Amino acid sequence: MVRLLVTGGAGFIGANFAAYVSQCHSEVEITILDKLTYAGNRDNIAKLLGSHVRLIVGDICDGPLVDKLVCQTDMVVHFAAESHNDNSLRNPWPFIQTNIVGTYTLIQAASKYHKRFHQVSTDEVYGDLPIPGNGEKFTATSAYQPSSPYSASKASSDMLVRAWIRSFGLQATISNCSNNYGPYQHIEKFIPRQITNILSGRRPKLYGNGNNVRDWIHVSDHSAAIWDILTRGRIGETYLVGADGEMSNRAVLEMILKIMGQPQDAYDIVKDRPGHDLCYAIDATKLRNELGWRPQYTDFQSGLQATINWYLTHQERWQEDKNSVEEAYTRNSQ
Ligand code: NAD
Ligand code: TDX
Repeated sequence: MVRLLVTGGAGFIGANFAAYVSQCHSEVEITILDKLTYAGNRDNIAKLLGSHVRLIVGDICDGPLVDKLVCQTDMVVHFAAESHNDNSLRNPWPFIQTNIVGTYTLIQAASKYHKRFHQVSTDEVYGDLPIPGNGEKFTATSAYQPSSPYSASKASSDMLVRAWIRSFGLQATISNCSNNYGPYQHIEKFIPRQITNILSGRRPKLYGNGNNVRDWIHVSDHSAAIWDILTRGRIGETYLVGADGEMSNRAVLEMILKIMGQPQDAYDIVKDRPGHDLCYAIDATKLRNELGWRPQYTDFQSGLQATINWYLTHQERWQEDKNSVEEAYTRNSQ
């Protein structure tokens, strides 16, 4: 058996990754370390828990706990983070604590016990591209230019991993992925927010002029990429993960409205996010050429349809939180 420690495994991508690994790699024993913040949900992993998957509720900043769990594992995949840009603009402190101090705590232990470590990061560390649609994309050599407290905290944690690789021989890789969509995503995020607004009789909310571009990838394709990098990636390397899914927020919202049988103009324009990144686009050539990774979800519209169906058939997962999430946005006029 291979022992795998997955931090943040009760969140959106971590839970999808744990499901992917337990389905495709029965030789892997998974320990999920998750604090179960507002973004973590035990229900996301309930079906997985058993002889091959266990959940430890705890904080990645808890040094003794992290030391013990890292000592007992073979590999660490690190998802745990505060992950929402809008929250980081209202209160940056938890982002500094979890994303920077938490990553430091993990890599100290991984270095001490010589354990394989994979850092799950984001394309947002590169800031934004100035002109949507002109073919320019981020690569592993693009400069780090984060715009928000969230992306600055992720950039900081990547820098720590890079330094630990060089100074302490940490056996690590880093991946920087574009925007994920799919089941289990928290309803504060763009796509689930709009779907659940429509399902709960509210109007979708578009920030600013809606021309900001995000590069969408299905969460299952991200999971497969992480597994490929963890098992076959070169130590010390950074791999960018993306599926050439660039679309403006307005175009994504219009697709949601169409699939859900709503008029194309049935949404509100609301106050823009301060410092709102204009455009992200990923060049995943290195991942494709070196590791042979290919996205399976190449039809965004059918992936989106399946995601809408998931929120429709799992209303118990989000209904309780919906009012408070929307009240927080309303306080900020978003
Ligand atoms: P999420 O917010 O849905 O989940 C984060 C998980 O981490 C939750 O289960 C939460 O309980 C847990 N957590 C938070 N603080 C913790 C702490 N101190 N100790 C232990 N657990 C803690 O986030 P997500 O969207 O699944 O993102 C996962 C990772 O992927 C993050 O590192 C994020 O930066 C990165 N990423 C996300 C995207 C995206 O589109 N969502 C894209 C690229 C990279
Ligand atoms: O109601 C909304 N209306 C709207 O127009 C919300 C919540 C967002 N937006 C816009 C802002 C962004 O341009 O939609 C886009 C996507 O917003 P988010 O879902 O908040 O994602 P983003 O800020 O792009 O960051 C996401 O991708 C990179 C994840 O939340 C990060 O964790 C990941 O690193």
